[in-house]
Amino acid sequence: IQTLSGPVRIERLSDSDSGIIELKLDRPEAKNAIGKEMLRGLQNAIETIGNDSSANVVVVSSSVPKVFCAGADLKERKLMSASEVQQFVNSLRSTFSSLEALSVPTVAVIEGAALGGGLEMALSCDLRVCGEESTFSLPETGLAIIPGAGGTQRLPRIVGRSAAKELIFTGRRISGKEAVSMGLVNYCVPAGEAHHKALQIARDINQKGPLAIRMAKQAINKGLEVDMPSALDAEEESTLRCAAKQRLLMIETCMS
Ligand code: CO8
Repeated sequence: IQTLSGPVRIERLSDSDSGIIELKLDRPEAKNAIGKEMLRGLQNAIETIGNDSSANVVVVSSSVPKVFCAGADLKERKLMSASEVQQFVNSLRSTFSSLEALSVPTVAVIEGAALGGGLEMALSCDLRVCGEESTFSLPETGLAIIPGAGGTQRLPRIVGRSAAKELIFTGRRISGKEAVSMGLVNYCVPAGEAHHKALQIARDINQKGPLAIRMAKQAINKGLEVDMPSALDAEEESTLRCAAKQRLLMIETCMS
């Protein structure tokens, strides 16, 4: 796998963990704030992972201590015209949609602040693990805008509409413990242990049938967007693809 450098890096683990890809945010001087360069890095990394058929699971984390991501780069924002800001937010939205659409599971590791666009990135992952000292907020309404990179849609789908509305209307910062209690994160572990926990989950997923994991993700995601009969059709389609693979494996075993 190509290892990208700059504010976004991707690395493949070795040996029995070789199906695990790490996507790391690394822009310490701005607390991983997403400016144009960071956005390009994210797009390249997601595209590279999407083209890597041997990737089974992705761990999205920060190399910068005590922060996951401080959201959009507010200093760059000051230099942008209104239409450039709109364009930037649109690109951010489609980048997070590409992250969500990866065929393999993604696990976000949050140690510290996940704010605005940073939280929206974590919401685009399938699972979230945080350290106890983490803080989460969508402060956009305080900037007279809305969480426009998927936040108004993904947060209510994850925590329910009432909790999401309160967090979005007020921009209140919540702790890791509150985040786990409302289902925003899957696990809240002692500070500094979130990456270790996420790797345990990634290893567990990496041991499973790769096609089955992909098909399970596809069935869940497709099914949640449509009515129940169509959702069950989506499940059938994914089941059939797994069964076809099983048959192929059995034929190969018999012939060898
Ligand atoms: N953008 C640019 N620079 C930032 C950002 C940011 N979002 N966050 C922090 N930085 C910079 C600081 O300015 C500072 O730079 P310098 O050293 O040059 O003064 C450096 O990072 C370190 O910051 P702090 O000293 O504040 O570090 P702390 O560890 O004390 O605090 C926090 C870290 C908690 C992350 C704090 O910096 C913070 O609260 N940052 C602001 C978070 C925020 O409000 N983000 C915006 C969310 S809204 C959003 O993401 C959607 C906006 C969409 C429109 C934008 C289109 C471009």
